Amino acid sequence: MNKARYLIFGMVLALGIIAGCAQRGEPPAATVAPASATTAAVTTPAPSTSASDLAIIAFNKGGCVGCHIIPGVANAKGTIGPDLTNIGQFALQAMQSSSYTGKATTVEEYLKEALLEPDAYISTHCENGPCSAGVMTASLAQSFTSEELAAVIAYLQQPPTAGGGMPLDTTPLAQVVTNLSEEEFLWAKQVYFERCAGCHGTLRKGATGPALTPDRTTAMGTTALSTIIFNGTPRGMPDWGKQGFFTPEQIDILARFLQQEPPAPPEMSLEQMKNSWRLLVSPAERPGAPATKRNWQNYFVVTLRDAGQVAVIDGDTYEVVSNVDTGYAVHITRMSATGRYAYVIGRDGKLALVDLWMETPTKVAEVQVCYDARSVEVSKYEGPEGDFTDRLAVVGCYWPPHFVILDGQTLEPMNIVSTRGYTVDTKEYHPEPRVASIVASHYKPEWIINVKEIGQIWLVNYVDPFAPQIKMLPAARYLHDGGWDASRRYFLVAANQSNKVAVVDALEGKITALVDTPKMPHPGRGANWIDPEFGPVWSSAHLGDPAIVSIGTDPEGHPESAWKAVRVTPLPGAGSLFIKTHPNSQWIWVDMTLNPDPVLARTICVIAKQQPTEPYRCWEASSYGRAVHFEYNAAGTEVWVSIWGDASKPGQTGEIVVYDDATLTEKARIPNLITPTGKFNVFNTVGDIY
Ligand code: DHE
Repeated sequence: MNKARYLIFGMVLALGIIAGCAQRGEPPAATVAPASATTAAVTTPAPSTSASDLAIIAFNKGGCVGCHIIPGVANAKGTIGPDLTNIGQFALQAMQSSSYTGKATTVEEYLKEALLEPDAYISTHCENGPCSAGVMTASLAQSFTSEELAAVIAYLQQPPTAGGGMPLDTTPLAQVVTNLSEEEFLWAKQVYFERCAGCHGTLRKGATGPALTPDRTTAMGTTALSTIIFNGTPRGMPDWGKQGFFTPEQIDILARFLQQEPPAPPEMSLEQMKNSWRLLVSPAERPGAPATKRNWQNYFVVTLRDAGQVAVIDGDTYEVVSNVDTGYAVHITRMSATGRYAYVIGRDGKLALVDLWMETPTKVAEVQVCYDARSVEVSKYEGPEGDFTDRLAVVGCYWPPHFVILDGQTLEPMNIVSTRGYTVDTKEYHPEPRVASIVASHYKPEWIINVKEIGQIWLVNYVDPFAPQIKMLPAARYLHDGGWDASRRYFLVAANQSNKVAVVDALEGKITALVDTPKMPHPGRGANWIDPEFGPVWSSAHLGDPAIVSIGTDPEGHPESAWKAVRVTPLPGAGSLFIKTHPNSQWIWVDMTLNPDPVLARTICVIAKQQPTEPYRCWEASSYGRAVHFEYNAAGTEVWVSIWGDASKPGQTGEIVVYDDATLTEKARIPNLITPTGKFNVFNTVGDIY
């Protein structure tokens, strides 16, 4: 299994993205000025520049300000790498430590080594403990002149103190060069929308990733921004440059684009939505009973992200029954209450309705209800207030910030509700509160709709979809994903940048608790199981912390544990996206998909429910790509794991690995799928079994 490796300087700033990678957004053909041309002013200091000024110029030029706090450098506020205030002391400690593998014997030599060979020794002093290997740029040797290198080393050995030392810098030296040709601007705008807006917001006000408004980005400057975009961050931002998605020239365009005011994106009316609506097979033309002999309730609808498709795979035979064209960079699927229909949402706001009763599952309707979306849910209630099974659907949009209620049988858009409003804590107007997860209550004709940026959880009664009643519960900012507890009464949702999980009592219609968790909880829908010490718990993975955390969910039987983070189970690395279990299983499965170490990114772990203090076993699920997301078959005897490959590499585009849950042995591989990510078993999705 993999080793924890640690890095000393991480010269990239915490943008903290999770966005995956899509294939659209061709680069502009025009020749583009390389990064050095746009930063000429900071790379050629005047001859009279003092040694400390030269060091400050070099810190900006090298992008160091993006990742580190550096005393005396006003814009060096990064927290990805260690704070360099006491770097001399750390250097001494490091050289004395038995784990030191570098060659330096003095602080000066150590600093030089750390700058020129960043992975020679990996520091344990990053914000959350050990740093990650491979994050700090190794190109400083080429970027710095020998004078700059000497100035930086001298500066770090003797940083300014409050009472004296070198003069404090008050003027950020990062240069603002934001001129872009029209072609560059249009390209950057499209690329930002497709790859960055998901985490940073269309208006760049920040959410899962930090804000990228010009007040912040111009202080960082083109070089620091470019470095981050190239290298990624340990908090989940992809290394777009290293992965080869963007050339340095394209990254330079993006870095300059980010220093401009964000362009205002368009709104969308109900009429526009209706114009996009296509009823391909009317309800009357569809089968009245399952037309397939297959066990359709054990179908898995699998996202083929970069193909803009879902594959419907027979969970009994592992055959791909159908590939259905859906929206762009398709995100998730939810089933209707009977399981007959699959609702598939693309990032472009296109919703596809797939009839699983047809002999070959087929798209029977489609509509576009926004330009950017992540969530979809259905009406599940059947009771005294009516039978809403298979009647309504709701799409949660990122842009425009609204949700849309649709006819569940035809996808005809019925109503739009804006989510713009005031933040839960500071009560400031937010122009872009995006809709994150949505779940359907089993107790009431209600959806629980999580409004990310304002931190409110809306209970939306859909009995009258044209005049829905909405109760707005205050929770915490940046609500993201979540799931039910085992009783389906309590819904637990991650407020990821607040490091909290909010608990909603769907029966009483109130917030039960806001539970503190480690950095950036990311549960998917979470995992429900019985802890031997604390009773029923719901567990979440974490993007920013190498651990899963379990929260007590049984206020009646285990009141002392209820709504507290009662157990932390360490993992070999951070960057987890998903966790899963099944009531019949003895295991909890967890991935580390966004870990910067490629080996950890394809490693999965199981934790034994009876011995949950540490993982029972971890192993590499493939020799390439990233392992992501788990789903059980209907019987709860198999676990399916996606290998998220590269659509442009034949043989490594991706596959699904099927494990026997009892023995943890591999049963099968479903090969040659294009970037499979989420998988949704019909039976388990209908029943919210996880
Ligand atoms: Fe997701 C769930 C948002 C990136 C795969 N993702 C969710 C949900 C939200 C969300 C709000 C909850 C939906 C619900 O339950 O109603 N996801 C976002 C983003 O904003 C983000 C961070 C960045 C982006 O630009 O989209 C993002 N998501 C990703 C990915 O990169 C993943 C790994 C692959 C992909 O689709 O590109 C990915 N997200 C998933 C999956 C789920 C999900 C598989 C559903 C998990 C489940 O078991 O229910």
